[in-house]
Amino acid sequence: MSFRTTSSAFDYVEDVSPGSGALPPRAWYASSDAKALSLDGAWRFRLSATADAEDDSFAEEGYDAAGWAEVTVPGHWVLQGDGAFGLPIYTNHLYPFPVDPPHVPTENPTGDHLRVFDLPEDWPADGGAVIRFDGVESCARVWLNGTDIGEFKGSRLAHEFAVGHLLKPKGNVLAVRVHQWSAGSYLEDQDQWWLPGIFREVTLLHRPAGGVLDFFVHASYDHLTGEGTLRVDSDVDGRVLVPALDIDVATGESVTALVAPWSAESPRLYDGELVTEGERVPLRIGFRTVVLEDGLIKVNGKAVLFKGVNRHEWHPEKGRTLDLATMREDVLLMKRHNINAVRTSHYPPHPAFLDLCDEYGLWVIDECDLETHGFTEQDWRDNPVDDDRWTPALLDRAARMVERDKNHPSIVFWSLGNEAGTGRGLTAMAEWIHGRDPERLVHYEGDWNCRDTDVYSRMYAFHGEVEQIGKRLDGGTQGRRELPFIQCEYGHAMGNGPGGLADYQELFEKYDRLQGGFIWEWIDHGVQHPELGYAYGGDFGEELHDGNFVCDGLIFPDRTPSPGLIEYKKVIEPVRIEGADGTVRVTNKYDFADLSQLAFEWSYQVDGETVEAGTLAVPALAPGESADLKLPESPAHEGAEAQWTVRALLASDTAWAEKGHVVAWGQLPASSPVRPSVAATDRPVRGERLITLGPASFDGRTGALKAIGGVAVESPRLDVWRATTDNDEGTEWNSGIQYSALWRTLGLHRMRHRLGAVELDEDALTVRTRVAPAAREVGLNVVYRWTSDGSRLRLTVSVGPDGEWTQPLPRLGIRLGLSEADQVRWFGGGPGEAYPDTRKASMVGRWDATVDELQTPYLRPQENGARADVRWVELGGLRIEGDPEFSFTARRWTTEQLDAATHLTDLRAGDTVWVNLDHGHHGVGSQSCGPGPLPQYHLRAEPAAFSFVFSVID
Ligand code: IPT
Repeated sequence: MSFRTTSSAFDYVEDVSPGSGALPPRAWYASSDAKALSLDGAWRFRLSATADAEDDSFAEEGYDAAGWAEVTVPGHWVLQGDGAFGLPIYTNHLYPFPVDPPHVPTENPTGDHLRVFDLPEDWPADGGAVIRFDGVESCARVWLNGTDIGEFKGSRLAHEFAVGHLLKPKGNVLAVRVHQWSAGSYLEDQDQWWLPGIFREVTLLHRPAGGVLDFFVHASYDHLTGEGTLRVDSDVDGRVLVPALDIDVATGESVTALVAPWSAESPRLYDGELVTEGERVPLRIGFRTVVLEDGLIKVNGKAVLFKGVNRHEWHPEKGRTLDLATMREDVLLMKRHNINAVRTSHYPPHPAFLDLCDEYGLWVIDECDLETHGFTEQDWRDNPVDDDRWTPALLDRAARMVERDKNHPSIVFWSLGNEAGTGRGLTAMAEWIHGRDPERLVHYEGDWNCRDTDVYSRMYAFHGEVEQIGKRLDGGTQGRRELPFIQCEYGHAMGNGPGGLADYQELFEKYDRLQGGFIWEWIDHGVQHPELGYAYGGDFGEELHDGNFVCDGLIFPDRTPSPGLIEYKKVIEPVRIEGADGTVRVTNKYDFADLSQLAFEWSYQVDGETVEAGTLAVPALAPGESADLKLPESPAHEGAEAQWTVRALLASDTAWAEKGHVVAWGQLPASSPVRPSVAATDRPVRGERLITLGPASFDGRTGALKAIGGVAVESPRLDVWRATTDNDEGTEWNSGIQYSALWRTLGLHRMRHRLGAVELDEDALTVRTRVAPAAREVGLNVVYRWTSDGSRLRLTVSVGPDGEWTQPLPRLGIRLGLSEADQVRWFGGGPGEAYPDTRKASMVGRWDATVDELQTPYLRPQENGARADVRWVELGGLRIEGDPEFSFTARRWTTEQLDAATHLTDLRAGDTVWVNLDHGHHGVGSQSCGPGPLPQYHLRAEPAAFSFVFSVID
C-alpha cells in the first residue's frame, strides 16, 4: 500500500505553475539540414494507480524494464492493452474528479514510459540537441540518462528540453512519467474523452551551431497596390530567400514585391528559405493582411464570410493521435464540402494540420488549450482564469500556442480558449497576444462584453437573436456594438440533423455584420469497440458521463460524411443557382474568386430521367455578381413532370478535388408534379371472410388490407411515432425543448386504434377509426377510404384531431409491412435523407438503393433515412404513388426496435420490411444544443388528407 507523503517529490503534479526546465516556446518547423531522430515506436510501459507509487529509479541507466508492458508512442495508454491499462472516460463539462483546485485525486493513473535509443552513425558530434514533446496528457516529468530535465503541463502544446550535454552515442535512456490528472487538468475541461498518454510525437532534434532558433514571418498584402511586404524576424541573423520573387534579403529587413495574395480560396504559397550560418529552414509564405475595419473582419481588403466547422482531433482507434493521412483526409473532406474555415476546438491541433490548412486553403481560428467549464457548476467560484496564481500557466499556454503556430498564413484569429467564464487571466492572455502579434485578431466566446476580443462571438444563438445582432439591435457594451459577429459554434450536428442551417445562412448572407459561423462539430468521437461497434460515454463503465453527447459530428467516426455534411455543403455552396421559366440566375458567392475555375452544365429531366444535357456558358462573374442566362428551348414533356438541373463543376483538377467535382447545383421546375388519378370504378365485394376491391383483399371484419394482387401487406395504418432523435431528446439547459419527453408523456409512442366502422359503398371501402393514447382524451379521427379502377388501388387517409392538441406530432403517415423487399427505386428527393428543415441537399431525380443502404448509421439509433418529396417508390413488388408527394422510410426493424436500441449492434434484421409513407414530419431542429425547429417546420395536429396509389409491378 502506498500513502501520499508530504515529500515534495510529487508536488509538481498539483502545482499551478506550467512546469520547469522546458525551453522557451518557438516556431515549429522541420529543418532542411539539421538531423532529427524520431523516438516514436514501442516504449516500455508501467502503469501505477497513484502518482507516487513508484520512485524514480526507473529513470536510471541500467534499470531493468524487461518485465514491463509496452505501449506505442504516440498513443493513449487507455486505448491500448485491451483494458489492462484503464479505460477512456467521457464527460462534457463535468470534471471527473472533485472540484478542489489545484488538487487531484490520489487515484491518479500514472504511466512510466521508457525508451532506450542510440544516436545514428551520422549524428553530428558538435552542436546541441533538444527533445521535443508535441503532446502529452496531462503532466509529464522527464529524465534523460538519469538526469531530471524537468516537468510540464499543457497537453496539446509542444515542450522542448535542451539535452545536448546529456547525450551519448549509444544506450541513451529517456524516461517519461505521465500523470493522468494534474493541476493542468483543471484547464483542460473540454467536451471530449479524457485520454492520458504521450499522444503526439517525441523527437530528438540536433541543433547545429549557428542554427535557426525562433523566427517570425511577417507577410502582408496591400490590396490597393497588389504588393506584398515580407519581413522575417529571426533570433539568429541570416538571409531570407524567395526565388519566385527574386527575394534575397537579410532577416529583420522588409522587402516589397508584386505578389499573388493568400486566401482560403486561392492559397498561394511562396516557397522560401531562411538561411543562417548553421542551418537552412524551409518557409512557406502566404501574403495576406487581416484587419478589423468598418466593424468587419477583412482579409486583403475584403470582408470574409466564414463557412466553418469546429474540429476536435479524432480517430476511432487512436483517439487524438492522428497521422498525416488522416489529417489530410479531414482537410480534403472539408474543401470538397465547401467549408472554408476551421476553429481548432479547443486546443492547438497537431502542427501538420495547420500546414495543410496553409496548403489547401482554410481560414483558421487557432484556439488555446484552455477550458474550465466545470466551474460553472459552482457559479464559477475559484475559476482559475480569475485567480492570479494561475495566470503564469495561462500565459504559458498562450505563448506556446502563438509561438509554435505564428508562421501559418491560414491563422487569422487566436482564440483564448473555450468556456472558461471570464477573468483577469484571460485579459492578461489577450493583452500578451495582441502585443506579440498585432497582425492577427483575438477571439474568445465567453466574454459577451467583448472586453478582450476583436469579434463578438457566440454559440448556439437562436435565429431570432442572430437577426437582431445582424440589424445591430442587440445593444451590449459600446465596444461590442462596433464589432462584427460570428457564431463560433452553431448547428449542433448530433444524430439526425442539424436542422435550420439554411435559415442561418440566409441571415449570414443578409447582414454584413454577421460573418458566418462554425458548425459544432466535425466528427463523432465514437471509440471502436469489439461488441458495440462504436462506443460512447458510459460504455466503459464510467461513474459519471455524458452518454452520446460526444457523437455530434458532420462525419461518422470512420469519416464517412453524414447527411448533415451533405446538407451543409449545399447550404454554403459558393455559387447560387436558381431561377424559373427557362432562365437560370447564377450568383458568385465567393469572397475573392471569380467563376473562371468552374464549368457549368445543364440537363433536362422528364419524370426524373435526363433526356438532354449540355454546357452552359457562364461569364467569369466577380464576387457578388449575378447573371441571368437563358436555357435552351425545352423539349416536349407531354403529361410528364419536367425540370432543369444546372451544376457548377471544377473546370480542371485542383489540389483538393478532380475536374468535374460538383461545387454547386440548382434545379428549376419546368412543370408541376403529375398527380396520380384512379377512377373509382370498382365496387367492394364482401366474401366469406374477405372483402375484395380491385386487386386488393381486406379482412372482412376489420377492413384491414391483407394483400394487393400476390403481394401480402401487413395492414397499413396511421403512424405518428418516430424513434426520437438526439434533437428530439433536446436539453433542459439550452433550448429547453425536449419533444421526446413531451411526446412520451402524451403517449404518442403507444397509440391505440379503435375500429369505428367498416362501410362498403358503390365505389369505396371506408374504414373509420379513432387513434389515441391510453390515459388521454386527445385523439385523431382517422378515415381510410379505398377505391380502385380494377387494377390500381387508391387509399385516401383523412385525419381530424379530436380534443385539445398542444404538441406537434413527430410524423404523420401510414406504416405497413412487406414480407419481401430489398431493392428500392424512387422518383423524388435523394440520394440521401431529408427532413423538413434539412432538405436543401435533396435533389429531385430517379434514385435506387437497397433497404440496407437507406439506413443512416447514427451511432445512437434514431429516426433516419427518410427520402423526401417522393412522387413514387417501388419496392417489394409494389409501386406506390403519392398525392401529394410524400416521404418514405423502409427498414428491417420496427420503429419500436429502433427507438429501444442504444447502439447499431442492437438492431437485428427481421423478416418484415417496415415501410413508413409520411405526409409530414416534424422538423429536426438543433435542440440537442441550440434552437428547435423554426415554426414553419412544425408538424401541427391539424386536419389533413393525403393519398397513395398502389399497384403491383409485373
Ligand atoms: C459547447 C462547448 O463549447 C462545446 O465544447 C461542446 O460541448 C458543445 O457545447 C456541445 O456539444 S458549450 C454549451 C454550454 C453550449
